[in-house]
Amino acid sequence: MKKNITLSRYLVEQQRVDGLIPAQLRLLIEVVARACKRISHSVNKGALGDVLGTAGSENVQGEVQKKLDIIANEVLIEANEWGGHLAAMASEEMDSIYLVPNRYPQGEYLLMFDPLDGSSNIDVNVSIGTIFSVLKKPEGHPGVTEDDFLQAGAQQVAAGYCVYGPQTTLVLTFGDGVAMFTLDREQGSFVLTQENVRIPEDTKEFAINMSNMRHWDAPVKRYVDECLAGVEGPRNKDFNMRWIASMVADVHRILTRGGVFMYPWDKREPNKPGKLRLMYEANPMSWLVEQAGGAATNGRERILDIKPTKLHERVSVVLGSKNEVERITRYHTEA
Ligand code: P6P
Repeated sequence: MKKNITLSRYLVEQQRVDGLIPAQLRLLIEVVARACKRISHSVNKGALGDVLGTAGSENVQGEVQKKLDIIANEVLIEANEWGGHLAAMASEEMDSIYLVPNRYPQGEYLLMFDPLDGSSNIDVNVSIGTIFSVLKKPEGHPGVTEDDFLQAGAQQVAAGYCVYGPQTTLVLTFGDGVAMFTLDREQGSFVLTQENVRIPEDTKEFAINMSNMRHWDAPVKRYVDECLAGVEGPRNKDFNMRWIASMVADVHRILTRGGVFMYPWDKREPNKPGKLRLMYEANPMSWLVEQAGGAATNGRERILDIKPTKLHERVSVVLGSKNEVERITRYHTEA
């Protein structure tokens, strides 16, 4: 790894090389990265900063909002609204889209984010993160509506997350592989620490919330039972299990050492296709995983091919090591 390539230098050099990062998109990512630094600073304060606990309100999902959920959302809105690179934003924490105020120039990009994913872990000092996805605003009409956001994940022009854990690490893709940047707090910059991230095609590690086992559909139960049967079972190998309950942390582990992550449909709320949100959780994470040589489906079809119908729609997620995702998907299509 070349020494001390900061995020800014990486983006400038990538912009020169393959034109994947036009100037406005480079500015967008730099602004989002600066916002993530500010969020990391608040998260790291914990009890010292009066940022823990609930905010006494609910979000569009009907979930209790934590103080840090709202702080993170406000940081991302304030950081991005004036730069002239965005037309509008959408967030897990806001019912409808947020149009860039008329007092600022309008840009050509749409930014969606889960400002602080894994909120149930905030108060117990377990890794959480920010997930973001960037689309281009469709041309041919003035203004922006929610419909402009309803593009399949394959249309993303940039995606990433920032995990606030023992390190604060920003992970990005523009469609030409995955790069990781670790926050150097002494110089205050994200520094390139890994390029061309690759997920091993096979794994011995699965991630799912086992407490939901009795509610799973048969293909998921079949797959997990085979993992639990270990070396004596049909897989002829023992498996390990992880579940951090922060998608960002589970996906970061998978990008770093492989594995498969599942949040499938289950019988608890049969009308919901899954718990996770398509536009600002599943789509950015699926693109990152695919760009690292992994796969991501909803159990039956490629997540990035799903045409959204609602901004906050949910989806069943199976992502990670390619051969495991293909096996789980095959179990669904065979069922
Ligand atoms: P459960 C966090 O709330 C989240 O949206 C994901 O980050 C995480 O993978 C999942 O929900 C955890 O859900 O039902 O295990 O608490």
